[in-house]
Amino acid sequence: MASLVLMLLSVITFGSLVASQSDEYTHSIVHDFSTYKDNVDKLLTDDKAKDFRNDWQLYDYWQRADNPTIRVDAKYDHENVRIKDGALILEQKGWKEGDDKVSMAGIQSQLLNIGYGTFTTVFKVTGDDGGSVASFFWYRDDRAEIDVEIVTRGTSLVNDTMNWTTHPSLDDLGNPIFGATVRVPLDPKFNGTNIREYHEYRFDYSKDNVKYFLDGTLVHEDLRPPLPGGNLQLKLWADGNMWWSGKPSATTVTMSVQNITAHFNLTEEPKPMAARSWWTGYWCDYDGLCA
Ligand SMILES: *[C@@H]1O[C@H](CO)[C@@H](O)[C@H](O)[C@H]1NC(C)=O
Ligand SMILES: *[C@@H]1O[C@H](CO)[C@@H](O)[C@H](O)[C@H]1NC(C)=O
Ligand SMILES: *[C@@H]1O[C@H](CO)[C@@H](O)[C@H](O)[C@H]1NC(C)=O
Ligand SMILES: *[C@@H]1O[C@H](CO)[C@@H](O)[C@H](O)[C@H]1NC(C)=O
Ligand SMILES: CC(=O)N[C@H]1CO[C@H](CO)[C@@H](O)[C@@H]1O
Repeated sequence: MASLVLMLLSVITFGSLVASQSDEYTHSIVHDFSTYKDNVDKLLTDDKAKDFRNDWQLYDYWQRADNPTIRVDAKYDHENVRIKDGALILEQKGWKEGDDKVSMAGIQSQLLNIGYGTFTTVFKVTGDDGGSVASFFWYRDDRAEIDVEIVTRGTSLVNDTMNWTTHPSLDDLGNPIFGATVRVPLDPKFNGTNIREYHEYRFDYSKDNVKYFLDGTLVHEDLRPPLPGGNLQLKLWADGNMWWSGKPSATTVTMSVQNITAHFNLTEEPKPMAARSWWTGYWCDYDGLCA
């Protein structure tokens, strides 16, 4: 679904100097699920979901625990994704000790070379009793990511928070990079966001920065934009890891997505580069060639 979109961005700088910047993006992925009249249970095969499949693939793979003392086996299942009552539904099934896996859901853009742009989604998270991570993100590789992640209440060290993160978020020694993450508690005591209601999550990605917005309000800005050329994903997942989801929810968690609106340019790089050493100022590709 490609269209030429003219984005007019008003940039207000300090000193109330008002500048106007006009950006043009060549590609779009736009789905307003509230306009889907029909429920679609079989997104993979149903004709009514052709437009959807044109833009998205459904995850269906095992994510085996590399370290069973820390993590649980997990599986993305395409059957956990459907369209129902005007929303795209992603489900993480209820889990208990002894289960062979936690069953979860994810979609990924067909396009793998998404570059600068503006990326918006509106969703809510319901039904959790324990750990789950509802996420909307752009992914190039583990060191080049733009993440919006909600960790539900549970046993995770970062439970009940909203994380806005640009990767790399850790340096070579594993220490957090200052300013890579903004983490906000969801608890109403701390003026947290009610994830049971629909909210708009957005990030704007340019050659100069990444800006993150909650319901149109700037919540985080990172001046280290990753190298462009990645895909867009929405995922609802758990891994049992106390540093991440914590113990998976005992009940079925639902991420209901009302719409996804992305306008962006594509990159034409002949081959992906790793972001390995980018904070030193060098980009290196997978053959170790650095620019
Ligand atoms: C996107 O591509 C269009 C057409 O090539 C170009 O005019 C525009 O400057 C690009 N925008 C960004 C942010 O790179
Ligand atoms: C879960 O989050 C709360 C609120 O931030 C925190 O007090 C608690 O310690 C966290 N739980 C764990 C197991 O870290
Ligand atoms: C709570 O959040 C609202 C909206 O973001 C903000 O206007 C208000 O000042 C905040 N209140 C407190 C006590 O932080
Ligand atoms: C998402 O859907 C809601 C309700 O239909 C609408 O108000 C909102 O403008 C939409 N947002 C985007 C980014 O499309
Ligand atoms: C689930 C989770 O922990 N998400 C992010 C929270 O913030 C850290 C950085 O401090 C990120 O690395 C995680 O991806």
